[in-house]
Amino acid sequence: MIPVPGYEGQAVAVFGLGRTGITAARALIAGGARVLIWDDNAESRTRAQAAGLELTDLDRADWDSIAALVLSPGVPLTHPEPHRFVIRARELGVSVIGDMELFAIAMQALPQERRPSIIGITGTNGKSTTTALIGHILRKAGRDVRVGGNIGDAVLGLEPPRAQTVFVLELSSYQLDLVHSLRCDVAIWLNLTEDHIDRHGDMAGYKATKFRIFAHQTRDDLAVIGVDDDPSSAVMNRLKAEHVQQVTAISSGRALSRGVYALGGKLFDATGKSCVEIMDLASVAGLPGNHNAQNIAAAYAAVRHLGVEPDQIAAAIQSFPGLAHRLELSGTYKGIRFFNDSKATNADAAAKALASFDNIYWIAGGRKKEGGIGSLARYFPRIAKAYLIGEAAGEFASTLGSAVPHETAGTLENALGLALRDASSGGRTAPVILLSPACASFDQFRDFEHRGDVFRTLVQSRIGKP
Ligand code: UMA
Repeated sequence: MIPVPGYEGQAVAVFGLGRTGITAARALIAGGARVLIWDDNAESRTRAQAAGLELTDLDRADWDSIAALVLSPGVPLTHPEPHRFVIRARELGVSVIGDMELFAIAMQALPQERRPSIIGITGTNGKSTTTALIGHILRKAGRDVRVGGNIGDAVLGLEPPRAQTVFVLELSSYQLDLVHSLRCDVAIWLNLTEDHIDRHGDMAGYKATKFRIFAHQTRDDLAVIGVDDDPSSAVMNRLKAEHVQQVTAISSGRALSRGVYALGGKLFDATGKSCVEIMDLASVAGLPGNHNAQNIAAAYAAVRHLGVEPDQIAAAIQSFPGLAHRLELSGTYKGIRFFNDSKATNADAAAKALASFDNIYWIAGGRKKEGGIGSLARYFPRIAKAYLIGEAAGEFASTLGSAVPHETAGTLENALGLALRDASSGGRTAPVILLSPACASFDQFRDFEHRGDVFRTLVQSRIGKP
């Protein structure tokens, strides 16, 4: 827990009592504030009470005495329309902030020698993997590391820093909307494609919110930017023209005259006088696929700025186990690799997995999402056979038609059995059994994590531990 100073004896409203709100309330109390906590949802309020916190109905509270409103990231700030408490706070000139801002306040209050380094990671895709990978590399390099933010652990629940601690924080656009003074020693912008428009109004609003990650950087700090999409390329040009911080471009798929890039399955560092080959990415089992090459390049650039040596970085990347349910290698058996990509709950996410392999025995289906899997047609030649499960099986079978051999397996267990039978006897090179459902899980499982856990257990019971 990181106590938040600066509000001693003052009233602070904390609205939204999920992971962020409960932790923020505790951190504020630990810093000496008087917190007024509330949530629209009765269940969340009950949970907060059970956690020992006292509720205050913010619809009836005396707002004149409130110093700040701490909002959870999921609460609408501007779109589709501001929450009623945001409107109330603005009318009264009460600042509206998030837990990342409280974290920034707490860090600024520390004596200089105890201030940590902060690595912030944003982007539409790859944030969690890059965040976890950086944490892994720094740990392997013997650094004192804390990993949190959007990846799952609310930042204020992390251990306070010691001397030379590094915080590695995944920053969603929702969280960046609520920061004002956070300064990142390294700010990573991975990519930008259309997402969260309902929350930010349009692409310009989404991009402007993400751009806040670079605020308050100085010439000692580094911005790492993926330049493989046009909006992100424009961001790099803007930062380079402004000359405020150092800038490192990263790419997966194209050589850069200056920057860090992955090309032909290898990682190159062209930030110095000459371009140096750092490592072969083909052997990195925990991070398959081109999209992961971008995450690796970003992580490399970030930890180099903190002084980790290239050979240490390469060794740590090799040993990264990957994130659960995101192209997680669940086992290898007689040359067949099993990947759990249960997090792929839509076609876009499944596309990344299908693009990563050939000779795929694909387990797909569940509760269908808008749009189906028609958009995946370009990857069909990579699929040896598909095994369809759940409610979407019929629709997926019609989309696959005669283009991809398929059968309706119904359950995940059946699908795995059939896929293993075919992959073992198919005579294909380096076959992959891939659960990447392109569907929600709720027809057969509690959530995507449950689905992925079941898959992993089934794989391991058939082949033994990986
Ligand atoms: N609530 C209201 N009124 C509202 C909206 C929400 O009272 O109008 C209440 C809900 O009843 C609930 C609470 O707010 O009790 C939930 O707050 P929240 O949605 O901000 O969720 P937290 O549990 O605090 O989790 C948040 C992040 N969630 C979101 O941004 C939606 C988590 O990211 C993050 O891991 C966590 O803080 C810790 O930092 C999740 C996420 O889905 C993974 N993020 C989005 C994404 O990655 O696409 C941005």
